[in-house]
Amino acid sequence: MISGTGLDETDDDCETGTSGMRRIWICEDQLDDPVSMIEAASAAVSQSVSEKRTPIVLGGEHTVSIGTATALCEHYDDFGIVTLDAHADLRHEYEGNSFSHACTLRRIREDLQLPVAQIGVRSYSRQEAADIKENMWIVLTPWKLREDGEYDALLEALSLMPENIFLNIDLDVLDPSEAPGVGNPEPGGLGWYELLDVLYITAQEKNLLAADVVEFLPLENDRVTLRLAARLVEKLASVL
Ligand SMILES: [Mn+2]
Repeated sequence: MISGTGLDETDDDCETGTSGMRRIWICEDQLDDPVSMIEAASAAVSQSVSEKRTPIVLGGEHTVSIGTATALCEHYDDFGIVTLDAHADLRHEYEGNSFSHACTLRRIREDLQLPVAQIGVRSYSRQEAADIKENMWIVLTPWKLREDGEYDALLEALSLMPENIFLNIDLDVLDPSEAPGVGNPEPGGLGWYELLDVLYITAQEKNLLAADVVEFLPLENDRVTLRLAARLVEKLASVL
């Protein structure tokens, strides 16, 4: 027997932009000059934090997340990054570029020395897998996340992280059937409700300093990914 309708949350519950408390920075890709892009994003986020705002950054290239992390380092002594991503992004360099999207988490771990929990990873090189095991880095694959139908592994991972968190969402953590408009789609990703579970659990367990949604690269006439990304930003704004 079905009790209740489940219609607990309406579209009106996620209003954004009305409080004046939040500012959304949209960072344009500068693929030919990633360092400038990182600096521009860092300056924008730093100003936003100085104004006591909670920034949400939209990309674009995953590299822009380094800018957000760099800015947060200026303002907070102790924080970590929870990143949702299909890819490990732990390469030292990719196609001759150490600031490629495939190197983002390597830069954040090594250059910024920040603790990281990586959720939804299902694409990684042999070397990346070896590095994860050797360093005992916190990495949850989608199948580990789903273990026993509970979120025990996620809660354990979060318990190992600092109280303050930057939530970094690469849209390719989702299954491509739900979010096809990403730069590097990988099968076997999270569903929308799984992503929301991770988002809400993280927001419940931790203090979110900032968030970003990156690697949005819509296909032609792709209203699906566009709509999903917009909804995701609404959900983020409702918990930040
Ligand atoms: Mn990715």
